[in-house]
Amino acid sequence: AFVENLLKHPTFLNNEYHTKFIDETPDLFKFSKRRDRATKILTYIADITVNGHPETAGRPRPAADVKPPKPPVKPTTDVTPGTRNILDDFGPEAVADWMKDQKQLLITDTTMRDGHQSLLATRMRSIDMIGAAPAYATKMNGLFSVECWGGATFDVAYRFLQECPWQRLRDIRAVMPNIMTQMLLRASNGVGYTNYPDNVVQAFVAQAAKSGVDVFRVFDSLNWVENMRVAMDAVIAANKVCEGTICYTGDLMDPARSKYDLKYYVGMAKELEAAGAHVLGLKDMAGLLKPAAATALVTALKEEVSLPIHFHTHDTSGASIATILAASAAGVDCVDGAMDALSGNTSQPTLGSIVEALKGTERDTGLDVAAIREISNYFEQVRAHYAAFESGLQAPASEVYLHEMPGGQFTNLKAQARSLGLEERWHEVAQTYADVNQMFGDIVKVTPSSKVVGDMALMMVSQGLTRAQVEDPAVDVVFPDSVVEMMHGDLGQPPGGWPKAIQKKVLKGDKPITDRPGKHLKPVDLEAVRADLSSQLEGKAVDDEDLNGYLMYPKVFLDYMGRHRTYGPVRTLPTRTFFYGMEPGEEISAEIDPGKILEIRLQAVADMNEDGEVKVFFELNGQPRTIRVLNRL
Ligand code: BTN
Ligand code: 3PY
Ligand code: ZN
Repeated sequence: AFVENLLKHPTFLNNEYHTKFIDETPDLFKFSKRRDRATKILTYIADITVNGHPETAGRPRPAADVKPPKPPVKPTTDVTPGTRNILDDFGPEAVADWMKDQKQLLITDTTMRDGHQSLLATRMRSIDMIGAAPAYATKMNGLFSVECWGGATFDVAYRFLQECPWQRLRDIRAVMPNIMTQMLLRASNGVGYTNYPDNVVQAFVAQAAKSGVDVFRVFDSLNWVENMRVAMDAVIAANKVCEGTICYTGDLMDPARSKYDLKYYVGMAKELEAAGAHVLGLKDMAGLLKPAAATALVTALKEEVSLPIHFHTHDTSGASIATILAASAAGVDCVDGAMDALSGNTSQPTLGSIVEALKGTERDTGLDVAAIREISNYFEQVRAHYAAFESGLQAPASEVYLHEMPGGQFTNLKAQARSLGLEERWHEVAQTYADVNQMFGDIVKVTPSSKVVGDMALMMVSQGLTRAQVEDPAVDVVFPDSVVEMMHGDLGQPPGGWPKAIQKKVLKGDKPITDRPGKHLKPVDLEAVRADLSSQLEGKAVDDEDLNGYLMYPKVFLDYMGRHRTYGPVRTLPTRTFFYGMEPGEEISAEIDPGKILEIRLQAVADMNEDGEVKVFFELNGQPRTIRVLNRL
């Protein structure tokens, strides 16, 4: 941006500059301050048209004739009350009581969070979600909730999609005021990969509640309730629904794997109930809960705790619908599904098929299958734009019971393996992942602990190390940082603690902690951080959303802000334009403020000049505009 400003400055262009010109011309550093948002957006389109988007380079392209998705329903405020109204009028305990009073199986739709996180590398853009939200509000008000926030979506929004996750939440909320929104919160790990100071977690939860989250599914990556309390208390203090969550792992029906037995899960459920959870979450992130185990587990939990139970699973094995039906028959209160077009495989079970399967039974969901088809058809059109992020996974597989990888990690780890040249050895990676799990004492594997197991497995396969060699005190091993930190206790404690021998080898004499990691972290001076951030942003006022974004991901947030200054509100562009730019003769529109619409037509792209610059000719609301961009290819 600096060079761009310099090249355009009249003094520079007139050859009048001297050695002090740069020092004496602060305007050069006011990157694109004077450019309006329309110019910024045109600059982005021109850049992508000429240079392509780094994220889609070399990946499969959407079909040439793919049309922009057509939102099924226009936004309206005239909607029938739903669960959100119960929460707002009567509070979270009333929501829990209401759940228990329902005969029908309640459903959470995960399309806008876990669905695309698990199938499309979390890349769905806000505009495509906001397009569906009014149809949910008018036709799906019988849903328990719409999961549309948290997990990996927060970081990916800033990092790869050049959009503000908070704005996404507010925008969905605005056109879907009657159904509860839901987020996935990694307890003290927030929406990140490490333990944050307590007051950062508290501030984040308070802000999420304020910006529009109604249901918080709170889990810990080692199932350590002690490390969930800060987040749970913050949700309860915000008067939102606290879904204290058990992560399911292993195999309940396998007597050889007794670490995670019925007693273990019931014990944890009671701890969560005592910690103040309104709802008990049962999170089967890898899709390992088999039908018979679901019957046993849900029956036991229903007997032993009085909370409504909300079950989440993935269809990686292809068997999840059977598990859902078993859980339903055992009296589970609510389950997660994804709209058909974004369901199956590593995603959630197929929402429309759950509804159909229960039709005419005691647990008939009452949801409208025609509405589901309509919304699913919309998401089918949306998905067609994200061909670059498809994993290529061909079929469900029972191998998931071997490796136990979470649905959200599976395709990611596969991509990582590919980038290390290990794609042909994927099944070895899967086996090694299972070996690492055993070596670490058979732990819950979910973000961030799953990432640590994945890091270790990739390292072992790429270096040709076996579990026996890693465990052998005589073999020197350099462990990934994430492994060292986890063994140090920085993510907390697994049931029974870490296996002593491997912990000793990893820590090389360093002493581990066994209490809460948050106890070792000083509270952050929020106002000092705000002031510092403001000065890093040249005095720009920093609101609470930006502050919380920065606290979670300092560098990712600053990079996002830097690009925002150059490219403006690119979230308003259609997805095809965002990833591929425009073709000569193509016209699009972008609503940069309510009612303020840019009509953009790309006229032509000139040949590159000697300086490597390309002129891109647009019509903006009928007026000609020329943008020059550097060809960086
Ligand atoms: C990224 O930075 O990798 C993701 C966001 C895209 C930012 C835009 S794309 C056009 C321009 N060229 C880049 O390499 N980054 C920006
Ligand atoms: C996440 O933490 O993002 C998950 O989806 C865990 O299952
Ligand atoms: Zn999940």
